[in-house]
Amino acid sequence: MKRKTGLVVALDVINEKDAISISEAVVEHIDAIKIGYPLVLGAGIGIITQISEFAPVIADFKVADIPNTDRLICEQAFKAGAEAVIVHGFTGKDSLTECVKTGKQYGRDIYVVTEMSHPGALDFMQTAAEALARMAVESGASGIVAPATRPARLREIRNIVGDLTIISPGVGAQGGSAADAVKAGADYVIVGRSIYGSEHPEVEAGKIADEIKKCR
Ligand code: NUP
Repeated sequence: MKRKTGLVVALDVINEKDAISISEAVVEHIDAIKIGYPLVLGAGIGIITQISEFAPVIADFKVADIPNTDRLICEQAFKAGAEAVIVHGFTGKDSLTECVKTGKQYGRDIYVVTEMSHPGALDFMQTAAEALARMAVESGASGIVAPATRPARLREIRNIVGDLTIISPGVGAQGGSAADAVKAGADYVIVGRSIYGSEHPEVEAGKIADEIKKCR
């Protein structure tokens, strides 16, 4: 994934038609398209291949299982054409290492979730976030996922991960701002509902891309 705008659209729609028309509309403003369970369960794994025609696909499967199952999941995503897979780190070093190894075999990226962007992340995840970030670095992952909803935490996590890539969700619908996330250290912001739920996704994506540009 090459940074041109610093914007990743989260395509949490549930059918092929919407996924393709929104991808077409926003393509000039984005660097990647993040696809997760809603779309893959709604449209089938082939949607990864189809959407890859527009931009690199990040498969947000939040992989969280034993190493063997993790490897099987990552392989399916990479075989379908995903450029990157998002995985959890809380399952431990062996599971994460297996994901990273699989990523390297395919020449693709693994991003590790640290502290999630929603309020519930404070219940369990926040206390483990620094350790998860350190483990992401040690395991050789390409990057991490950190919250745009908490720029101060994002900055702390940036200090731990050095120059690893940070992709940051929580902008718009969850209350975070793209500018604050970028200033706190995000390389890319991830935006879903504010873009795909808008009457004019291309206008919304363009606005966020401009906001990011002004911070750099
Ligand atoms: O911590 C995270 N928060 C989060 O929102 C990790 C994620 N992967 N996401 C995903 O980012 C979430 O599943 C959704 O696809 C996207 C944010 O969408 P929205 O809140 O902008 O609609």
